[in-house]
Amino acid sequence: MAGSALWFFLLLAAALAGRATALWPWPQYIQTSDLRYPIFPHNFQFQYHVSSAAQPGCSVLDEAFQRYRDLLFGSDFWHRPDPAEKQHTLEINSLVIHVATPGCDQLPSLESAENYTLTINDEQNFLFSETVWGALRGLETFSQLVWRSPEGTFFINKTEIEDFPRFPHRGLLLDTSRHYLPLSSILNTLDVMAYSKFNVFHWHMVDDPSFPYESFTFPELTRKGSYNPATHIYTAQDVKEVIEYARLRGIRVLVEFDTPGHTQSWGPGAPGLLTPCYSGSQPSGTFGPVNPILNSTYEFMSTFFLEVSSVFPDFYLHLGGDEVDFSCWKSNPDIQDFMKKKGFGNDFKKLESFYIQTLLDIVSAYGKGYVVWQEVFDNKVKVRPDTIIQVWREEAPVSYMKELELVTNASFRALLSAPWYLNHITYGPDWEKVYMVEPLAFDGTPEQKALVIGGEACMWGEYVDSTNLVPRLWPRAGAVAERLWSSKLVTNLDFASKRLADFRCELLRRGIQAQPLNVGYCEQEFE
Ligand code: CP6
Repeated sequence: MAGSALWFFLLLAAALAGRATALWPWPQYIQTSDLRYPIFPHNFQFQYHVSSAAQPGCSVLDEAFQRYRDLLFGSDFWHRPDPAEKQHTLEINSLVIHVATPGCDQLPSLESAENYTLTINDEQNFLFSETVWGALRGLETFSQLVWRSPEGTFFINKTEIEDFPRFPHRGLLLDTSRHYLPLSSILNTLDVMAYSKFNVFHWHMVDDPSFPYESFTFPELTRKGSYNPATHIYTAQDVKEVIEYARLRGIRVLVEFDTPGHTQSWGPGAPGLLTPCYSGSQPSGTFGPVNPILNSTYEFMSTFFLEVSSVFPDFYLHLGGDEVDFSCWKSNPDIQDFMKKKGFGNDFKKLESFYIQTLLDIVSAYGKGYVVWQEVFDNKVKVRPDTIIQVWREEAPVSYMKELELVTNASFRALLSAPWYLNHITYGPDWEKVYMVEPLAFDGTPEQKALVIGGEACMWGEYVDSTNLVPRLWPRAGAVAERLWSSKLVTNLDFASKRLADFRCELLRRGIQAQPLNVGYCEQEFE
């Protein structure tokens, strides 16, 4: 079988390296040998090839060179090699970077090419890529190939890698509403995302419990809806910083403002926006989802999303649409009248669709694309053909594989999240189940499979804040990262366990408090 042949080759390549090649995620094509070249930090530099489209002054790469130099060699004093050490081997004194197309000042997008080739041999030390984003992926791989002998000398083995992602959308969701996450937690997560080649930060910004986004058109939303408007908010400056920090790592920021459900925190700062719930013939004093029957609701959303569209530069916005609770709508006599007038009968899904459809039209007019949770598709909302549907429900109304089949059969693009809830924890090596998911294991034509553009690991925040975020995310999110980057054939758990444990040790070395996978130790544990 093709699978086992490839597998044999990969193992052989790893075995030949003498020192097992510790790469995460595993590249598409790799050939390594046990021929090793020393690297002497004081005598090593990243260099632009003379005919590269990116040259000094390219912020994305200039800054990446600095980061990777620090990650690789730290800031210790390097012992100068004694002459005997230098004599017989060819030393590596540069990595030459050649980027084919300019784009240092742009933002990564769903369409960005991320492929690269990395060649380390007697003749050249060369990183070639189509784009600066591919160069970033290649630099990360380079940094994972360098190792250190017990004597403290750095080495890299003779290696040839040709690499590209299997899926273009490899996301990680953080929920900053259930618990506020300080800016440092978000930036730190972006660092580790870059280490594992994730490329989309899905920012589930607001939800029922708190509204930390500081809106300049509706400042009352934050003032009345955040946990603490002095400390637990994201200012315009914070948001800018996150977007630029992500850009420099080749990561898109996909922001979600989830409506019409999950909006309790909008209520205090936007009077009249939420539906008043009734108990019998009297308002009960509580509120439900966004009120879909008022013009003022759509005026509010137009203004709000105009702001959001300009603050977040990515082509896509996430508009939510999940888990709308109909009980409050059902209790409200004005809503009942509206349902009658519109001929919706008793079908509240039609009312939900009415809201979402109007919202989608508003956002479309701002020149944005959108991602929505699967309910929007399940409830048969008429959406633009380029809508992306995010599949999150494990079983109901159908299994997630069946849902992928249905979504792609309707010609929509799909994102998979259902098997990748990292906030769920169980005793034992729970990354394995996450790792073994095959996103295209549904019945469908090749055209249907091509519509699955990737997936997202989700870290919902009910039981997660900055105290436990890092160990809960890492290295487990790495399992999703590899599934979305590497070949479909890379599924051997023994091979993955070994590399993921090495990756986790490397994270510790890089100062990330990633949790252990099983019994064992790392050379560098507490830094
Ligand atoms: N919050 C929001 C959540 C969830 C969703 N939306 C959620 C619920 C159950 C599970 C996973 C996630 N906490 N806003 C659904 C997308 Cl199992």
